[in-house]
Amino acid sequence: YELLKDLREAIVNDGIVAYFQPKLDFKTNTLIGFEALARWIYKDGTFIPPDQFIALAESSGLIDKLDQQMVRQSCRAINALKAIGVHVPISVNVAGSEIIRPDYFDCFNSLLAEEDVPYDMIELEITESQFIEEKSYINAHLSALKDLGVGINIDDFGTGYSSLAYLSTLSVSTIKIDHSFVWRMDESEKDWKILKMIIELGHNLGFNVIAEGIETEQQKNHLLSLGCEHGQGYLFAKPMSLEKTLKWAQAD
Ligand code: G
Ligand code: G
Ligand code: NA
Ligand code: MN
Repeated sequence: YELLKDLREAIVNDGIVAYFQPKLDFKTNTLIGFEALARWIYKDGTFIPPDQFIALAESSGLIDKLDQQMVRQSCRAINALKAIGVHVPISVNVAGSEIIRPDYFDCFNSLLAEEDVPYDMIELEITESQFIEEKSYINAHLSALKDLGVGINIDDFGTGYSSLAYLSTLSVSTIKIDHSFVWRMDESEKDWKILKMIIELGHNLGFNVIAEGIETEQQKNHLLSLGCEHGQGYLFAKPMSLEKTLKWAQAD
């Protein structure tokens, strides 16, 4: 209960900060975007990771406010990057429960207008499992956003049970392959084969395919050999504060 009270206060007082992790074309070593990830800076100065408060925010009805703030902070980051000559989109995680709210579209629209950010500079990430749960509603709302040019990423792909064939009926532009495949592919031939199939079919169906959690050169090279050239992970950079992100982008 104490934590919930603190969380509510943090959300109201901008205590939840967006960190940004670069996404790269690691074949050409060029920056292609960032993912925004929420970080709670607790009152004692320590960091609370999202797995310890996102679920609480969802169950207590605070998630929409939190995610709106992530969109707003991401818009500001987009414009700060633009000011130093870096023009790349930022993707924001959204809860499925939020996308299906009737006013989500209008809220999102006015936020982008207020912050003066075009639709094609912001992307949404939604996990595969949430897609499956509320399929038709989520898809209707996402397709309206996609029509405006908002990129839609399906997150943690491969951990749920949706097929790629079924995905092609949904309003998705990018598949993010879950890190568990990347981590296991060097030990498990089965995972290697699944990964190969996801990458090939994903590309054939016209999706952008991004791998998550790349930590080693070997993983990077294996992904390249499978035709996957886009990804993010500690090998390239950890999620960073806006200040660090700007320095990183400038040096890059
Ligand atoms: O950064 P980290 O590993 O701790 O993130 C873990 C997970 O928490 C992410 O994969 C994502 O699904 C979720 N998450 C992180 N930031 C946000 C956010 O701003 N909104 C929502 N809804 N989920 C987030
Ligand atoms: O959206 P998603 O649940 O996939 O969030 C990605 C999470 O994974 C974030 O919490 C982020 O901090 C974390 N992450 C990003 N890159 C790496 C990596 O290379 N290794 C590990 N262990 N975690 C990572
Ligand atoms: Na994500
Ligand atoms: Mn993910």
